[in-house]
Amino acid sequence: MREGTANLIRREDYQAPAFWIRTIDLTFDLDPAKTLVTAKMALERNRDVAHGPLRLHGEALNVLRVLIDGESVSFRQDGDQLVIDNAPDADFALELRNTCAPDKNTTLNGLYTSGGSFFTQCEAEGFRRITYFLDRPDVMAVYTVLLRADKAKYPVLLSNGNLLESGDLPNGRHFAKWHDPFPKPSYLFALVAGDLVAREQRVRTRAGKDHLLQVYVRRGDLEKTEHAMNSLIASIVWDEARFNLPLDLERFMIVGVSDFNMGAMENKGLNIFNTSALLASAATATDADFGRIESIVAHEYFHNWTGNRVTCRDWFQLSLKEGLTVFRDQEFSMDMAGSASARAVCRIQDVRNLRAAQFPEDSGAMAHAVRPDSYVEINNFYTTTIYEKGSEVVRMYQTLVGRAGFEAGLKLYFERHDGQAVTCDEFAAAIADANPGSALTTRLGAFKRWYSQAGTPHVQARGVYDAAAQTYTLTLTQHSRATPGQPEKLPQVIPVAMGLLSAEGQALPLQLQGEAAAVGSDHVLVLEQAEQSFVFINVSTAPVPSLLRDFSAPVILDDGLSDADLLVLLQHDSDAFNRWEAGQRLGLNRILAALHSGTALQLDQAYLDAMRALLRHPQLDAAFKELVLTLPGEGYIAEQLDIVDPQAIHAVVDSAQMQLAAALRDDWIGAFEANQVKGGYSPDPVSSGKRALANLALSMLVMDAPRVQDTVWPGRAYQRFKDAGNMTDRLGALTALVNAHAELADSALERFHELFKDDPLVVDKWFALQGRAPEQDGKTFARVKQLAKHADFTLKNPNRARSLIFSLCMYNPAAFHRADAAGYVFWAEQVLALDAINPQIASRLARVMDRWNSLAPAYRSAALEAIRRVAAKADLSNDVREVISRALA
Ligand code: 0A1
Ligand code: ZN
Repeated sequence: MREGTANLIRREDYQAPAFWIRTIDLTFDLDPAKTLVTAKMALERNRDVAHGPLRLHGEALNVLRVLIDGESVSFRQDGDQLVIDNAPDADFALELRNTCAPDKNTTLNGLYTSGGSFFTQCEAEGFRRITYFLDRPDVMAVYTVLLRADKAKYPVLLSNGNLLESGDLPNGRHFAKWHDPFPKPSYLFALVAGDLVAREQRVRTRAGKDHLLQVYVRRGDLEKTEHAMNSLIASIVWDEARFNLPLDLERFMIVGVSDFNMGAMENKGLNIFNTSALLASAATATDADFGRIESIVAHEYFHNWTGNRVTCRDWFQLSLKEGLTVFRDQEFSMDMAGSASARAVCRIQDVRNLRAAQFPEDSGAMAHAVRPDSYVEINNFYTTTIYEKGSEVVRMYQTLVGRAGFEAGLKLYFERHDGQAVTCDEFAAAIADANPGSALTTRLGAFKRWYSQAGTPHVQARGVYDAAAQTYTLTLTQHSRATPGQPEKLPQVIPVAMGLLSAEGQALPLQLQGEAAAVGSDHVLVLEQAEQSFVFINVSTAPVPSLLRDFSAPVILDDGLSDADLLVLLQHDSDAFNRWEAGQRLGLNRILAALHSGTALQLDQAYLDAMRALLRHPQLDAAFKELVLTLPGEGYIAEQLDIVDPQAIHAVVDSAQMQLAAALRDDWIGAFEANQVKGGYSPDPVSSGKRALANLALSMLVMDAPRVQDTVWPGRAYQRFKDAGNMTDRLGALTALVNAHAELADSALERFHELFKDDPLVVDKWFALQGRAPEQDGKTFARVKQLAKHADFTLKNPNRARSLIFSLCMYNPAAFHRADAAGYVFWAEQVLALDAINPQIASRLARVMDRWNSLAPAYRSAALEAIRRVAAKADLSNDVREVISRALA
């Protein structure tokens, strides 16, 4: 679909389909150049909809024949639709035959080849690139799939459901026939054919049923699948224990593929994974990779209920399955982490990601609601708002009705809607109906503004203590800024979890005016008006408020706390999230003050002492220390400013880091030594926390080395890089050298490439590290341009494109936003080059310019010029066109 056919699709225009497709029998004669697809379907008119033609979606297909009840029928093409004007009123059989060209399909949507095997990707609208169909999620059919292919080249033939039969055919070909008993929307269809091997495991669930679990990968990758298999088993156990949701399939398969647009896909019984979200070994994957794999395996598995058993009526409801499933995978990761402190670390990481990615989205050109009102290209709406903000919305349901109430609500949701395609309203109603009289149910209408209003609410909190009356009055106000298409906003329902501390850090009992007794020291206030005051009584001393504990709502909080207050929270808050937050705020305040005044940053003794005390703290976990001692990211800092100068931000953060490195030098040495992990590799929270802190310490020490003319620590980093027993330590040491521009960095980089040149996922790390290296005199940028010509580089593989190009443009603001605009010129070239190959990936890269409007004037006009250059291309994809038009709107 190219310009001219670009249509705005509106939520309010939803209409039920004119026909239902109840069953589909598909036959594939697989051939990379030309695959023949035969589809036999049972259709039924939807009697609730006015009489009309049958319109089937199809893209990049070559139609050979169309039969109705065995008779050839006339049809016409209308854009990307095949139209049959005189379809029968009675139920009928439709038979279609078409071809497609998997080898030429570089979009990675529909049927394509990767590394000599066949794969499919059908969400959101890829099935229409396989055959003509009512390719929309509310049309659910039972699939039977016959695959035929060359046996030597494609010994493994997989599709959804259960294997009915398989066997040999003439001419060295073979077949396999699969049947999925669950009716499903076309976006959950999948097939895989190739030379793959599987790790297998049989499990018996609590319900006493036996299941076969399989993880398929290319030969040679099998030993890297153990972690994924363990994660799958843990996910199955967890979903049964926490939500009573069992595995409903005899066979559950996961397949890895190197060319994939996203992380993974929840096709019924046949999940397809980007190898980056699947393969791990101590030698090749970092602790972060292990964690990401665990959460993505869980995410896709959890979709089997939240997404597959109950699916979305239309794509505007995407967050119905994605927000809920992210919430479930976040809860799972927290439960897996175990200790309260490890749980808090998970929560902090999730919030950090939300702030780094979703908050900017919510204040930029592509800001949209969790349930958007319109789109041009649905692929542009697989966003952090739909996923991560959607998950925060689900979390607020849980906060308002409690854990047990939420579980009851989910139970009711499945009782009501199993096997259906529904909307976010049905979800909201189920949670509310299961919790009559709850804080959610009594204000459900207002709560649902979280689905319709884009933008991050700003909450201001101010407290007044009356010593004579022993009262503390907390006044909360909320305000949301205008976002594109939404000039006015109404107040939202914001759960504010909170506590009060004495100046000595003691938790104070909370008793709201009008209440008979104290409610403990932890309470959830519900802010629902533009301004509300809450009066606490019997408050014996001037309190320090700890607000928005555990980040109880996705808002921007201004609590007006002084340094002294923040220090109390950093040292004593019982809520680990707010402890971390206080540390971040102390750093952020100093960085912002320097940026606002335009003066050099000078970190004061009070701040440095607080950070030192934290680093030395005998009880706190290493993982938590690492999070507190890592300064806020440059993107998050930019979010706090009306006019963004990426170079200025980088300079201040760099200086803050140097000062932290210098002032705490001895403590960094201590932290490095104290956090060495002995024994074999395990990615558990304690060991990975220690490695994270040791790596941060090493980075600080290498960074600080030139100041004291030290050659020992760069030498130790190099040694560690060479001898490391796992990728976390090896990459940590390499990163320390590269980020400090140490002399040994280049030889380490060369050595790293030599060691891992045959492992694509590690080569991606090698590119990414260089793309993200802090800028110094334009060297990083020059290197990226050079690396774009490297023999190992290609835009065709999304992981590789992301590793180099996205690393620079998205994650390295100071290298990207250059005074000479060369970064923007490079960006425009790459967007255009990618768009010709894979519009979905191109449009992700295009989004780098979402926030061009808040750049300082020197960058702003150059950025605009580059955006206009992209816009001027006549045959842009709908994907990129939509993003660019919104940026220019
Ligand atoms: N539903 C998947 C994400 C996904 C979406 C689109 C894709 O291709 C266009 C692939 C995967 C998930 O949430 O994991
Ligand atoms: Zn998902």
